[in-house]
Amino acid sequence: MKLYRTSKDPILESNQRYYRVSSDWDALINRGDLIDYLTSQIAPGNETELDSVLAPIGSQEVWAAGVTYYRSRTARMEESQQAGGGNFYDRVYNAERPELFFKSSAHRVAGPGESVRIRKDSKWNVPEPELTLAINSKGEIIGYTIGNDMSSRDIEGENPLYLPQAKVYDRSCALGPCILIDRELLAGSTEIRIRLERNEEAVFQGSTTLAQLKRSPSELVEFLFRDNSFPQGCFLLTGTGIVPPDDFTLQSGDRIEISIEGIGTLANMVD
Ligand code: DO4
Ligand code: MG
Repeated sequence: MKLYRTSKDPILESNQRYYRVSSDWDALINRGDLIDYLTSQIAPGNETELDSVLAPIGSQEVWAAGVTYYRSRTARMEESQQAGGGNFYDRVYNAERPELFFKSSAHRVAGPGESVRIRKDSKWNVPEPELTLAINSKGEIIGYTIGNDMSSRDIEGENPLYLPQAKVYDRSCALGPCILIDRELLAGSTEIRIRLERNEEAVFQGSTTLAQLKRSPSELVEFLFRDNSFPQGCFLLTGTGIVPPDDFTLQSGDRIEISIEGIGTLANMVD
């Protein structure tokens, strides 16, 4: 089952049919009986069309994990070498405690088809395609969506203490197109793919699988909820395993397409 947030009611997709779900978004994703309730909405009288899809977020916070793939560890070590930050990334990759950082409040998040932004004061910017966990207020993973952790690599590489500025700015995060409602872990063979287009031509394509993710989703959630409450639930991006070559930077007008098997495709233009 897939759950979409739209400009009207939430919409459930089941067997390629769409059903209206009359509920407030925050209340819905925190229901203890979510799967049973959604199943009860699959009725001919509720059938509808899918229209005006928004980011699948109400008032949740968005957090992110970093350096959870070997590719990310290596890219970060290279970008921060001159600043003397290099071995922090190796250490966090191997440490028991993961890197977790606040990524976005809901108002900074772009939905499917909306534009993401690159920072005005940055010259080296990349998208980060990440499996994203949808978590309820009890700390239970209720499903999965696609996240784009837009990042300014020059700011992050200049000094690791600049991380919040490299990561958090208006429309620096995209989520969508839906939440795949599933309490089971996605298979290690699940592919994450990205395609970057400029003037309708591919300028970068990459892929990875969840088997490359060093930490389990439940381990990341356990650390996030250790001493934090999330009354409306939250989203947690699980880190990137795909980093474009160092001579690549996003430009205004580029198109970013991120696909995860079983969830769908999140497409955004760059403002
Ligand atoms: O520590 C820097 C951020 C890492 C990150 O966002 C990632 O690995 O996805
Ligand atoms: Mg990231």
